[in-house]
Amino acid sequence: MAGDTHKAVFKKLNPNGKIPFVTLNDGNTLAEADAILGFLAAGTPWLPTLGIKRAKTYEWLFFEQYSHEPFIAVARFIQYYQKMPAERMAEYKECHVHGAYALNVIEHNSAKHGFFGGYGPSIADIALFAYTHVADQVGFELRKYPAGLTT
Ligand SMILES: N[C@@H](CCC(=O)N[C@@H](CS)C(=O)NCC(=O)O)C(=O)O
Repeated sequence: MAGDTHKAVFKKLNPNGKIPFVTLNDGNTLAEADAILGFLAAGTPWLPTLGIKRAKTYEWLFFEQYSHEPFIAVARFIQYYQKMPAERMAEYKECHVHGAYALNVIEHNSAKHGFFGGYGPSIADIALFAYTHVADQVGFELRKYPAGLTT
């Protein structure tokens, strides 16, 4: 919130100026939450190794990044951290339209398959849990999505 991720010292490491970001013991660096999850889960059942199981995990990770996080996380940022600045109100409303759509997609999957991908718990479940379980702090009515709440 103090703008540290845009300081030169941080941008030298991650030119995108965003967190999460990690520096590994071997000196490699890694940004993007779902890439970090993939790295940490490699070799465990949380990232299936072969074929359709891995592809389904990616399907939901990409959904999280493109259709969920940009709306639910951003609505949360505007309300929870920025305290609703007037100049972001139109964007906030837009986030609610697209965020509710994403929650409906989740609900449909949860009712049908339980875990994302349908093969058991994976990093896709972790990625989607993160901002979904706090979405009701910023105006998304989670009680409208009962299957998603119970899985
Ligand atoms: N796609 C990235 C998004 C990262 C992101 O937007 N991080 C926010 C905080 S949650 C950030 O660092 N914002 C600082 C900025 O944009 O200036 C991910 O999922 O890791």
